Amino acid sequence: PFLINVMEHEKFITGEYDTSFIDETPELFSFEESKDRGTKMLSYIGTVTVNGFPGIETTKKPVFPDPRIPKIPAGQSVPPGTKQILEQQGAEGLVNWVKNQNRVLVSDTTFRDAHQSLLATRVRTRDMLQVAEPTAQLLPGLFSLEMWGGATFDVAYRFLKEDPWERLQVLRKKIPNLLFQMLFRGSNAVGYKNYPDNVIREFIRLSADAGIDVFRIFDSLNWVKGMEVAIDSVRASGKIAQAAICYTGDINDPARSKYDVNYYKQLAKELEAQGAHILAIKDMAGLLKPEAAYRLISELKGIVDVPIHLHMHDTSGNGIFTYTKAIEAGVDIIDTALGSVAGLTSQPSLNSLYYALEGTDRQPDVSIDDVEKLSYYWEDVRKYYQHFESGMLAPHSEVYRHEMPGGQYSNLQQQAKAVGLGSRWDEVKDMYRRVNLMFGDIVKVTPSSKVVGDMALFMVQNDLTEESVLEKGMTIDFPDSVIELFEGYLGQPYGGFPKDLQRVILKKRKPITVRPGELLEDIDFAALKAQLAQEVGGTVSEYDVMAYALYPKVILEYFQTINQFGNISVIDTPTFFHGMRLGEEIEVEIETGKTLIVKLVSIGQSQPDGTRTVYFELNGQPREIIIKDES
Ligand code: 3PY
Ligand code: ZN
Repeated sequence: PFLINVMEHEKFITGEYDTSFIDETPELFSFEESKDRGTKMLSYIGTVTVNGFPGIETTKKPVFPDPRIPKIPAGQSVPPGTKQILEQQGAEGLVNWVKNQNRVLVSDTTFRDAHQSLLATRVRTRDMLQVAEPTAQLLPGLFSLEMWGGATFDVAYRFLKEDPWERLQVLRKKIPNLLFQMLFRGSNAVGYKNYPDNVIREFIRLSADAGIDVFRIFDSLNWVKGMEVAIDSVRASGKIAQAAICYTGDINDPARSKYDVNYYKQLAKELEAQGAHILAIKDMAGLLKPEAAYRLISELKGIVDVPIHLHMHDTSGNGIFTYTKAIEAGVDIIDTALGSVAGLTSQPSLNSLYYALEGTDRQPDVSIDDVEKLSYYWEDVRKYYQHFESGMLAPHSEVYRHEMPGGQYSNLQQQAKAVGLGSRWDEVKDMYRRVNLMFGDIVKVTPSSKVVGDMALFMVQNDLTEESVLEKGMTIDFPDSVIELFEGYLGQPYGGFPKDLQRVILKKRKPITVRPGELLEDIDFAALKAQLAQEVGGTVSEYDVMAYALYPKVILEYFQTINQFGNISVIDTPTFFHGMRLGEEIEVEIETGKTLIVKLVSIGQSQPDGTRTVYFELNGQPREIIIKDES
């Protein structure tokens, strides 16, 4: 943040500086720096107050009560948990410990999939951090906390303008007792396309070092070849490789025989042979019906030796029923969210499951009173993010028809609105179902689900049908993501691509059938680091470089925002999204023990040059900030 001040200093500009520069000009690095930080923060608050936050209509800032943070007695030590078992006994030891548990183990998804699925992934680090210590204290019996990966990685940079690596590191400090789990998209890492093998390896090395313990690895077409590099790298890092099978179709429906129980059994054997410590069944849409769950888990238990972890979404409303049957069949671990952020497109509720299992010997080992306390906190915090809710109010059994992943529902809905199809959302959902069949009935999960979504929007927008796509295909410019899928750049679908459709989509291009990573050249991280450092005009970390390798444009925009506004992750969430009310006073802790008091005094008239002056008090001193009025 202080780069600009420093860079404007005469000595810096003329290049006459060495390490004594810092000693001789301490004011640039302390006083000026915090003054500069103050100005940048006021610029941000002024901008959001005048212009609103992207994606949120400029409305008056709502009044929120303080969230109910569970109180923990001062000085109480953190109870040991699964993290200590991994540290003391290693990956194999942890797996044996899991096998020896009789109660069902639970992973809590509140910090990742729950808000990815309910609130378009928008929950900020600050709101997790406030409840991090209570979570460690009150839920020590969890198997893991899923708190990273999936869409949270790019959304943090793209929309929240915060650094996901920092999220991982600060939470790690506050939660020393629980395994941290992430969702990793195999050769797509935390992105939407295939990356070179050394990006996959390096990402896993860095995130294992920074605090991830359990990597749930999947391939968006269930193509085991696409998961090999990631599984090997996780094993090499000493962490837990949890290989996932994505569940689609219905094993008990003879009309969906492409994905029958033998398909899943075969995959399970392959993943176990590939080195999975734990097998995950990833039901990303919530299609696994209760009887099917009983059958699938029973049959898998009969053929694999590794523990089984079941993930699902509660879109249909049948989640607890499915989990109960899976638990009866002997599933080892299940994913739930805290009650106030559970249900619908999120995971089933831990609170409800606890009661559903009363009287059985597999009831999870949690204190329900403590679970409720944590749930109150999220009930309050969820309100900050009301603008990102999907509007789904009741269970949607139609998920069994469209098969859309829980994490995609609210995002695709936003995308549909953005291209003017908000009022045709029902058509988009049905087209999503039809596109899946057109594509040969594929596994739909990021990024393959995004391709199906892109194609559905494209077809509704252009009034296309299955027939007209084939008829006019040679003259249609298909979305890039659709071309890439059919070229084989997301891997190979089970049963292959429908040939007629592939021909019109690819036209003269030739599809590949090898692993895309075999064709992609390794990234030269040293060169990339130099390039990024030059772009942003300062030093950059290994983490920044990794993020830049994944999404160059997003990262440059992120740095631009940080240069302009400083570290805005420290601002409270209502102010971050809505700015301030006239006369309001807030506190912002810009670093531990350093708090700024900000008061919004008044907002000037719009000037002929399109600006407004916003009048603040910063720690009691008047400050004026000129804002470009874009409202
Ligand atoms: C993701 O990849 O982000 C998912 O949540 C897939 O279910
Ligand atoms: Zn999920």
